[in-house]
Amino acid sequence: MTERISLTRYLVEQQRDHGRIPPQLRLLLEVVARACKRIALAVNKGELGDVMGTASTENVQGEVQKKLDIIANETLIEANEWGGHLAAMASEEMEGIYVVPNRYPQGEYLLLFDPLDGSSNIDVNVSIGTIFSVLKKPEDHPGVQVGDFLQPGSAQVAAGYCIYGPQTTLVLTVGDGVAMFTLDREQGSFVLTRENIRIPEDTKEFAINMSNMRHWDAPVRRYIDECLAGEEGPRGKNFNMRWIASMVADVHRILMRGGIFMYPWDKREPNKPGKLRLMYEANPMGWLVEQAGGAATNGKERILEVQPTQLHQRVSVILGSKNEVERVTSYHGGI
Ligand code: AHM
Ligand code: MG
Repeated sequence: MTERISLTRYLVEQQRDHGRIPPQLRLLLEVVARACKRIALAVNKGELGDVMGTASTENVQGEVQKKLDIIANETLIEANEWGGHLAAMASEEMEGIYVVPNRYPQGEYLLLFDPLDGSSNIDVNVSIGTIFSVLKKPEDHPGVQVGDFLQPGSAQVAAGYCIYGPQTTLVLTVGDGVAMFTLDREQGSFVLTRENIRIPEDTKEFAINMSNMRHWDAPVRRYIDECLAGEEGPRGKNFNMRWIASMVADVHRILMRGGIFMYPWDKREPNKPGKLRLMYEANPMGWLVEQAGGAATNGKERILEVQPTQLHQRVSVILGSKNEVERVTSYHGGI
């Protein structure tokens, strides 16, 4: 029988044998994984628990919150606030930052998350997930403030997501490639199921919400038109399309078999740079994709190099198989 390596053992070995992660970061990742297991349980209950449907509240983006959005947010906060590894947290579901209460010790890390991404899929039993990003708190001042979070994605020290699908799967990077852990429901532990995940450089599969086509900018239109032209077109090959409307599920497919994912700026909201959020959606996903040999840009520059100015900042996202991302980026005149 092949040896089973749990997430706990993987993290201990990353710390002890490879010196890649300090003890506080190891603890943080363990705690995030534990919170994801709890969220998975709530998601799995579905209509059998009081978890479905909308709450009567809106989040900072003016979106109606689903009950599970709130449950997932609270689960992540409660799991993480007392361990002494964090200074503060930020979430898609909270307007300001959540500073660790002073009854608990203050740690040196900052955790950002989208507690339940793909909210429109919650009530229809389609894959959703938790996305997270970890930063180090700047050491030049005591206390913690919003500005401490405004670091580019290249400063992340860990990032990942947990997808609640047919399997519950945690995908993680600490800057040394991408590893995947599948939840063994009988044992209640995440087990290493893939290491050194690589995204093929070429692909014949794209993911974009085609219903927004009339709002797109010329470079995106050109790229998709060329894909749709198939074998007779300039690309000389047929393309397939997938759109799950859960970024976690679309990115997971790309990590498993390649593809390109786009949620570009469009004319519906000309003053917003895109729909997806930079700090807790695009940055962690962008880093995972880069760590797997893919690329992630906003059409002009690497997503990881965008300097954030706001916690809930949005960004145009093009990520996945390297050669395709480079092609779309070049159509935008970027990099
Ligand atoms: P959410 O964080 O409110 O769930 O929104 C983000 C999601 C992404 O997971 C997904 O890629 C996108 O929104 C889908 O948007 P659309 O419904 O416009 O296709
Ligand atoms: Mg989201």
